[in-house]
Amino acid sequence: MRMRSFWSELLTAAASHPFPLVPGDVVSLYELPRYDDVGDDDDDLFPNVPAAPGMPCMGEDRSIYRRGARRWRKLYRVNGHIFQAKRFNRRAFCAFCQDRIWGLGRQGFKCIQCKLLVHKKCHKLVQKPCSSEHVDPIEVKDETNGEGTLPRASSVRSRADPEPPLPDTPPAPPAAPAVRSEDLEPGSQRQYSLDDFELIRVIGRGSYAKVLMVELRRTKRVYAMKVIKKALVTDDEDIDWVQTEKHVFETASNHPFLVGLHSCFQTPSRLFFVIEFVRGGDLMFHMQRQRRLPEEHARFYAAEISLALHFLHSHGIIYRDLKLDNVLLDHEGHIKLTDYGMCKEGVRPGDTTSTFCGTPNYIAPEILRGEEYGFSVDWWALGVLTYEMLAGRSPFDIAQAADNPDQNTEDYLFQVILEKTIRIPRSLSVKAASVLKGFLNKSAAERLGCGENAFLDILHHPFFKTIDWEMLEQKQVVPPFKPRLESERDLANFPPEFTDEPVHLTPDNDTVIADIDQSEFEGFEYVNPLLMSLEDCV
Ligand code: C58
Repeated sequence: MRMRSFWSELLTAAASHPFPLVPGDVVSLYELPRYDDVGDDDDDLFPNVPAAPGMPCMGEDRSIYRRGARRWRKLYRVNGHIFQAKRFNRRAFCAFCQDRIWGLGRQGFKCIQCKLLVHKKCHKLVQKPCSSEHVDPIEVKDETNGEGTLPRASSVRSRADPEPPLPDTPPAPPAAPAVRSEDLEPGSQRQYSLDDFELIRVIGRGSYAKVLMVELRRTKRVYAMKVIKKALVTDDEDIDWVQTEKHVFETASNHPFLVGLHSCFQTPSRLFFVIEFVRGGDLMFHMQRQRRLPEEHARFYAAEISLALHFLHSHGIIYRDLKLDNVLLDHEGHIKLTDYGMCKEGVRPGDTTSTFCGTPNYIAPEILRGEEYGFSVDWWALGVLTYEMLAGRSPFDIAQAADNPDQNTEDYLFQVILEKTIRIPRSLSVKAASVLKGFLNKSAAERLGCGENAFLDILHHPFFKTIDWEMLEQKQVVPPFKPRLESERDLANFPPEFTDEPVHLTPDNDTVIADIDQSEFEGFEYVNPLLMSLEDCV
């Protein structure tokens, strides 16, 4: 288990920056992983064969395959301060112009070290140097999202002690009702709670969430349940992320290759997404057994994934976290993408964004270069994933570097992604090599799927010549592999990493809950009317 301090690394790096950082300079860096990050290095080439299919190879550490995605954020360095964009929904005053910081969006900047608050528009003008430049930012990073240590700013959020409304502040937008009745069918306006579910076991874990296999007691149906601690998402940026995830779920419920949402509910400490359960495990697990896939199989998965990505893109959503772990197989062997926690929504053709996020091995060069990017990053990730299926290893494999600690870092991996010419195994067909080169073009503009003809170029690529896209979208093409499932609960296809994990959720901690602004989560409850009526049929 590794917990590297990217904060301390950044600060050292920033301090020794060859060019002095000037006001307004942007420094991109990691946000600390919220949960322990698994894995040590990206070496996934094993020279020997396993004792039996499915067994690890000698020296193989399974945990290295599953690395969580992270969100990165921009920091702005001015006069020793390291500012981060924030949204304030409470009284906060600008240390520069003394006016109240108020408005929609991330209108304020807060120094992550000394907690100074300023308007975004004033941050470049701040004369006052940072008062605590040498404080270890890891210490301050995890503090509550209060409005800092300025005398006039209130910093404690408490439900029991609501602040009186300010006379001269613009009215806050009306709070969403706790139950969105427009989302419910008449007669099905029932909310779920934790008591309705039996927690069976832990099946996954990411930087922000834990995923459980659960059973709805009333119907005995099995679901996946994504659990997020509210304390981890009270960061302003992250609130938007929870809403985005829910919207994407609502959109995704209409597509055969995307997991759909059953319901959402909350407790004082946590948010719960109840997701339709996909039983055949993920492509990572499947790949670990197969080593590499025949082209015919890889073609089928890549094609179904392409349709799922295109559907998201046509709804203005960048997926941003395509990887083997997020490609699930259903009982017939069709794919379904899961985890919309990294999605960006509201993107129109030609629009771009710049948040640094994703899983290291799959991050597109344009993100690493700090450029604005669009849907292109998903086609890059599909290139990496297709390469992994066909070659049985990552295109950025740094196996030979495993012993050299300098070449074992994420920075080194990023350098490889940016600079190294990707070698395509000679054993692959000309068409396969061509589709990989197409997706793995380091220039987003020239990448397959990103040109003027966009998706048409993928549909018509020689590698996909044998695919009947319409039949495929209707699930009329028989998958190349059917997961072996003995029973509804068969655990044979599930990754073994989590077997020993206790399924229970730790009891709520009152001091943690006191710091959560529950109003941020109003209206989170949701019941999918379609799934509800299905359930009523049982
Ligand atoms: C699978 N990689 S959302 C386990 N992890 C997850 N499975 C599912 N959804 C999610 N049916 C995850 C993770 C998410 C965010 C944090 C990281 C993990 C899921 C959704 C629907 C099944 C799983 C491997 C796996 C697949 C199937 C069964 C068991 C394990």
